[in-house]
Formats: sequence, C-alpha cells, structure tokens
Amino acid sequence: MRGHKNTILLALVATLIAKEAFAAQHVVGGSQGWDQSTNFKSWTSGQTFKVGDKLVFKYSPLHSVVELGSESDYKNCDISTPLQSLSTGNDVVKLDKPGTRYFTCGTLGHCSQGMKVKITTMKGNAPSSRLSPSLSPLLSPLLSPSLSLPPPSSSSPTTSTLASSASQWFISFVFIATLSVSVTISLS
Ligand SMILES: [Cu+2]
Repeated sequence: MRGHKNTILLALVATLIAKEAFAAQHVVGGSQGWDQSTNFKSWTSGQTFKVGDKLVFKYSPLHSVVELGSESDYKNCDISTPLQSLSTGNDVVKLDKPGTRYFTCGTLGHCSQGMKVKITTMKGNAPSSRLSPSLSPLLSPLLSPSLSLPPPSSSSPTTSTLASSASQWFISFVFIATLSVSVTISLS
C-alpha cells in the first residue's frame, strides 16, 4: 500500500507545481515599481494578466495604492469612493476573476501625473486549479519549503493568449499522462 501513498503524494505535488507554474506575479511598473515616473501604459502593454495571477505594488512611503470602482473614477482621478486602500509598500493583489480593475495612488496629485494603471484580467486559468482549490492552502505550509520555485519573470515577453493556453493544456495533458503511468506502476 506504500505505492498508493506515494502516488497520491506525487499527484498532489504535481497539482501544486502546476498551480505555481501557471500563476504569474506581476510587479507593477517592472523594475521602476509603483512611481510617478513609471510609464504604466507601456508596462501593461507587455503583460498578460490571467485569473490567478497576482499584482505586486512596490513603493516608498510617499505613495499608496487605491483601487477605484469605475472607468470614470479612473479617468477623473476621483478617489473619494475607493474599493480598497493599501499602504504597506509591498502590496499583493490577487486577480481572482476576469474583468478590468483600476488602481491609482492616493497621494495628492500623483494620479493626475499619470500614476495609475488599468488591469484587464483574462480567464484561461489552468484546469489544475479547478481540481483542488481547497487542497493547496492546506498543503502549502507542508510542501512549500522544498518547492520554492523562482518567481516568474515579470519582464517575460508577450505571449498570445491562444499559445499560452494551448501550452497550458499540453502541460496538463503531460501531467495526466504521467499520473496515469505512475498509478498503473503502483497498482501492478
Ligand atoms: Cu504616488
């Protein structure tokens, strides 16, 4: 019965790795970070945001992060009714569903100086996250020390959605094939 245990563990590890590999972290503004001098339009044009990805806002105490609820608030730099305000200097925002989100800085004048960013998240997440959304948080503390993958590069070249979702399906297929083989081996 040891074989079964190993197979189950392998499956869980594979699922976890798949999830890690598919979810990207985007450091907003790249190496320049969250600052008035950063060109956020050109930064976003080089990024693909997918459900499950995370935004990381890195900035000095001069700034903050304010999420706005509408395109018009974003256009007019109206921060009077924010959805949320963050100020740790290293804020992580999870893109948990498809759609457009608006962020700006809460410091007076910074929004009108261009310190704002509009993030459009696309669906097309890995099938693996549908398998065990409740398992990963449970497993992470157990497995993450040995599994600390390098963070995905934020300056990765633009990949078309089609190509990347095709490769995701391919990787998933390889996973399933590998798992089937290991199940067969452990049962025989
Ligand atoms: Cu600012």
